[in-house]
Amino acid sequence: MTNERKEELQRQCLEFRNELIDLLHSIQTGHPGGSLSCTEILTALYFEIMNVDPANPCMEGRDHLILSKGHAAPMLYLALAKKGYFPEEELKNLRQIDSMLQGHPCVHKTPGVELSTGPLGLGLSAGLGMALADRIKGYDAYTYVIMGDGEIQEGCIWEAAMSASKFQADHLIGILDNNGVQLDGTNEEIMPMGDIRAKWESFGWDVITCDGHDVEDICNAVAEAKKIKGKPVLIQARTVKGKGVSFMEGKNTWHGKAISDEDYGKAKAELGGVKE
Ligand SMILES: Cc1ncc(C[n+]2csc(CCOP(=O)(O)OP(=O)(O)O)c2C)c(N)n1
Ligand SMILES: [Mg+2]
Repeated sequence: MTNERKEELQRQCLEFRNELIDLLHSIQTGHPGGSLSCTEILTALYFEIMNVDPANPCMEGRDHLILSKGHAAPMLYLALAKKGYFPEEELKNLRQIDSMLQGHPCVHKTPGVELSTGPLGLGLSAGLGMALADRIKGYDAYTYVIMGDGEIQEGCIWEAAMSASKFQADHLIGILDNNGVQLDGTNEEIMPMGDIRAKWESFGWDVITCDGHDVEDICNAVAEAKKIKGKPVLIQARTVKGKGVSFMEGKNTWHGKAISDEDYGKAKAELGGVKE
């Protein structure tokens, strides 16, 4: 990736963060922490990696992205709108009744959403199904499943992990948004995850670690993952919950909290959007 392209994508991430804070402040609800955590992951996938066509969201042979940690929907919607799946003016209807943009992703309402998510733990099984279906159809398509690190405490994640390994699903790439924090506290406090790499490896996966806030590092990790044959791959992306807004960083209290006018001013000043 050229330095110029990297700068362009990182600038885009800053713009997404600004827009996210505007949106969530205006509707006084939503999930800032987990959305800010996966900004670069979504940006790298939609704007550099995936083979998709916003004009034809159901294009045969496309890559699939499942946001299994569905509460980060606002950042997904910002990326989808920017990519051209629907008009950016729709964003103001986020979380409104009957809106195209529900609080959690809905496959029936939003172009570009591949799976309805929100109940944690389901995305990896569905993603495995998509990856296997593409293989049967003879497509060289990849399925990416973005999971939270609290989410992977769900038992069904590990059933899917076992199956993916049995079926040698090498076109299934899990991306773990590894921010160390969940809803009520840190992973360590709620349910210690131990050695995440060792766990996934013991389930037959390859594991690649990257900086989840560096678009180039994420792209390199995906390129590396695509070289691995006969096994699914987990990209363990090191992230910070609430990344980019200092008082939200690493704080479970910002998992799903309305942004006050005062905090809005502070956040925008930090992000370079408007002054306090
Ligand atoms: C099955 C299920 N249990 C509980 C919840 C409530 N919930 C929503 S987000 C969340 C925490 C998720 O933490 P993590 O996966 O680490 O996400 P991130 O830190 O990236 O926001 C919980 C418990 C849910 N959505 N689904
Ligand atoms: Mg987390």
